[in-house]
Amino acid sequence: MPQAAQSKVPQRRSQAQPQLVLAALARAALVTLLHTTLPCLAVATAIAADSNVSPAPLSLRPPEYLMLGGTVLDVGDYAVPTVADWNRDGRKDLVVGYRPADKIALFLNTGTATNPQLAYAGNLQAGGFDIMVAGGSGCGAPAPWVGDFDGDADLDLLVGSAPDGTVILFRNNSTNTTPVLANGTRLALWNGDPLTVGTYATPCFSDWDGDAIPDLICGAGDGTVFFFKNIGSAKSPLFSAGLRLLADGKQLSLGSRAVPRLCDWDNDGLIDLIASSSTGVYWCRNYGTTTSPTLAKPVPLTAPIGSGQIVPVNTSNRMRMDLADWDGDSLPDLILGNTEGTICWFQSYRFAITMLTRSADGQTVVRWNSSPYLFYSVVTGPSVTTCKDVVATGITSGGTMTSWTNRFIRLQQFFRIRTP
Ligand SMILES: [Ca+2]
Ligand SMILES: [Ca+2]
Ligand SMILES: [Ca+2]
Ligand SMILES: [Ca+2]
Repeated sequence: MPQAAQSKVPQRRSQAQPQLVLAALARAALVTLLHTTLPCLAVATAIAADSNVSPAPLSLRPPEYLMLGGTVLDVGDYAVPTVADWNRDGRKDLVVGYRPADKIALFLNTGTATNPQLAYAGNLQAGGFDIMVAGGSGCGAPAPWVGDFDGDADLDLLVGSAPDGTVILFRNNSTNTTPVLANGTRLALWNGDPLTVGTYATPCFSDWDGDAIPDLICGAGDGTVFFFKNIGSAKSPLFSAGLRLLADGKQLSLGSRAVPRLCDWDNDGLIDLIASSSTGVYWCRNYGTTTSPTLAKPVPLTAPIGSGQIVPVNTSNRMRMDLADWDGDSLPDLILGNTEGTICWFQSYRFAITMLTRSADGQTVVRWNSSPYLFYSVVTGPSVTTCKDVVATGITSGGTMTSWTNRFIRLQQFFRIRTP
């Protein structure tokens, strides 16, 4: 049963690269932002066009705990969360595997699509009883994934098992808005052999190789990530033998307890891998093609802390992640279950100049997407390459958007926003 928890402050480590945004003063109000890849350098050119459309990795704002009523939501131990609209009412709900009960709790969203409020709705059941997937010793809570597994447009449940690394399918054959799950069956390979990743299976079902047929992507206890290609169909999945994903030309290993999700994190049209492990949360950029993904080496996701630094995400030593647009702004947010049973969410945003104008009386207004805790500097110059004059520092951001206004000076043709 969920219980109220003491408020605990997530712990994080080390420092990350500062981020930069360059912008040229536009004759028109709109700017185009042209982003490069890490270290998060972004350049804006002074042409009238749609703003902020180019590839750029998402940034994260500081974490907040998911709440249950007025207290921090706490399912027990080793929370493994996933987000889905379980009762099909247009509002995302929360599904969480937890220990020591080895069950899966459901929290329905009684708020709105943009401001979720959670209410405990019991444990998920199959065949009339609470689903229980024994975790053995340690931190192996059931690892749920919710989605349409058999192409009949309703929601099924996959659960990763810790002791044997298998994946259990609970099929939903109900036509009601709320799923009614049949008893579980373990997934197998095409030839009937057992499907397993060894230990600590964390499944998701998503198309990896661009053939529009969802595949099984599954994290493993040894920190690797398996790809089981679906050689059947969307309605009748059939899995080939598992292959461990590569990154930077070698087997991807994130340390231990990998949890993978697929998402185009930098908006370049190619699905990337985002995965948590017991050491952090990582982005492996796909620099291959849609049908032949090639992953770059893992880059830690970062978020600001109260001191104004940007540090790698690390909320506990048994982190298990999901990606979901928790606040309804169309950008995927990071949902992170913790050792002690709590769950944090990190709101994502694109660090970018969103407005650049010059008024008739010579006032320049620069506005950018920002994050709490961070301090910003404004740098100007007559060209992109000579944009080096620091004209303002220590600009605080209490929220999600920050503006700087100053009298226009002739040589201030280009603007750059950076942290610090
Ligand atoms: Ca719902
Ligand atoms: Ca596929
Ligand atoms: Ca991408
Ligand atoms: Ca969002």
